[in-house]
Amino acid sequence: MFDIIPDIHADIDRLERTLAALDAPLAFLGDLIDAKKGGDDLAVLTRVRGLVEGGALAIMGNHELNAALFHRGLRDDTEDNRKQHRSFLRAFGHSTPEALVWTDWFLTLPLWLDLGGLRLAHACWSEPDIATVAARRPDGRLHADDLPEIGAESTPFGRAVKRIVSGPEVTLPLGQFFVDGGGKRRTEVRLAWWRSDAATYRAAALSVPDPGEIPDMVLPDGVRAEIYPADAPPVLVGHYKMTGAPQVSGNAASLDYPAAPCAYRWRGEAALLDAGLVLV
Ligand SMILES: [Mn+2]
Repeated sequence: MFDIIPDIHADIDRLERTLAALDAPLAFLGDLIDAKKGGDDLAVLTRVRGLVEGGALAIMGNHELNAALFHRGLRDDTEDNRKQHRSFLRAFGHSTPEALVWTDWFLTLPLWLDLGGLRLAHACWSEPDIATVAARRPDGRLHADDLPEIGAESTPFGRAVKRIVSGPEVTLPLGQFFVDGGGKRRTEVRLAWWRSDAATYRAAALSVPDPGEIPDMVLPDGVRAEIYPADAPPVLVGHYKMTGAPQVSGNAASLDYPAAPCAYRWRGEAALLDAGLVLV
């Protein structure tokens, strides 16, 4: 029995409303920090850390990982990266002792959790990626000396960590591309890894304005291995900024609905049920 809370992004009001609707034990799916607008990173982190010290569970999101890299000089200090991280920077500054205290705490959060019948990751539960990371870090917790290769994406370990927190992408077959929502040509496409029946690039492609641009070709085995099997235990993620009415039925779903905040009350069921959703 767990109540699962997706991406809070420094929204203390939403966190308090969510907590008021739920019961312990709690588990957070990461992306606690970095509001798009406003935000109170200190209040959210203080509250969640207190809950974790009291027994709540929390995993790491891409925003926590990026913060751990950024404040150690392992992520480019660009305008875009600062913008994504603005509310945290406003609260704690750049590479200050306070920023480093919090990003050290982020490193205590595992990349995945298996609750025995329910699995949690921030963006993707991928058996090959988890196996790669677990070979070095069996409990899914990164060490500070893992960070340089993650920032550089220079090793299979570093790339596996990135896929778990940010989701997999696949390079389209040679010569193929699509035009994204911003009008930019792209040769890499995000993978809807939870579509267990997706056999082709087109069926597995995510965030593509015109799916007809994606080739209807069979996915190679290495990519197919990232697709979540239909008979695997249920898994919940956040991360994907879903739109519309929250829906989870099946065995893999995102709870991240920024415009329709929700949580999930898991009571041991072997398949996710829309009836388990709590709208906040
Ligand atoms: Mn995320």
